[in-house]
Amino acid sequence: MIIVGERINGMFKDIRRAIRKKDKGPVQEMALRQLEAGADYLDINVGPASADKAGTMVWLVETVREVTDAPLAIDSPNLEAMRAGLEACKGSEVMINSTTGKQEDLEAYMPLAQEYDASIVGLTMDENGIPGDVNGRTEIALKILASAMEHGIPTDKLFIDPVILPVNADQRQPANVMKAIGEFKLLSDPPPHIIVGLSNISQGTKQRPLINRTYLVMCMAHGLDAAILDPLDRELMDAMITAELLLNKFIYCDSFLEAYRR
Ligand code: THG
Repeated sequence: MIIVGERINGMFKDIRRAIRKKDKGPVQEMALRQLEAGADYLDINVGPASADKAGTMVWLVETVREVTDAPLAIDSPNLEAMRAGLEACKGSEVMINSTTGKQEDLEAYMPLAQEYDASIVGLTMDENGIPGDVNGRTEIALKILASAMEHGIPTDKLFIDPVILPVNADQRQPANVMKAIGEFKLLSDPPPHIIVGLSNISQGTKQRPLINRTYLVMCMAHGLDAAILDPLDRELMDAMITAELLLNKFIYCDSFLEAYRR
């Protein structure tokens, strides 16, 4: 599994406060703790409140890069913030999070991926929103895949995201998303990566960690191979590692959790 650490996001109180005070410590500590816990990428998201999105993005990226050159995922729906974040990342591996399947977004973000040699996440949503059914999501996934190919983005740099909604909003969606993951795997050979923003599933519920880890394992069984999640949740990471074992991704030994972490 490719793990993208979700915690450097202005949606969280500690990071929001650090952004407001331009206090580097909490951001840098959160970067290092997530990497130590097993993150492959660090998601960087200025959050909803910030007025100067591009400036805040650059500050976050530069702050993180003072302590690590780990791959970053620039997470913003704002094109200027995306461009500024990518520019600040120059020299490191980087992921664009994200484009939608909307034609004008594809035409803006795919060339950026090519220009910065970046991986790119494509959300299966467009001007009509997120399709409620499996076929609608798969059609948009195919459009994103075709656009990536046209722009010379190799399949192993493309991450399709079926877009998870909270389970308490529409209870049919978790099963639809899993079926969509299975369909995305059939779109090309080799298939694109498939990623989700896991914590969306439990927003507003009372059993967040339990719902997160149960759903992660179910999605992995359908072919999920990347996730934006909180790597500091130890039970979540244990469930992820155990699912990899049960999917025959590595050989069993009695101390498989420790062995995987090493
Ligand atoms: N797909 C892609 N990128 C994404 C998402 C996605 N990026 C953002 C998001 N979804 C994934 N990251 C988060 C980060 C935090 C939360 C959910 C998803 C979250 N935050 C608490 C809340 O809203 O209750 C914040 C409160 C707190 O604890 O301080 O749940 O789907 N490609």
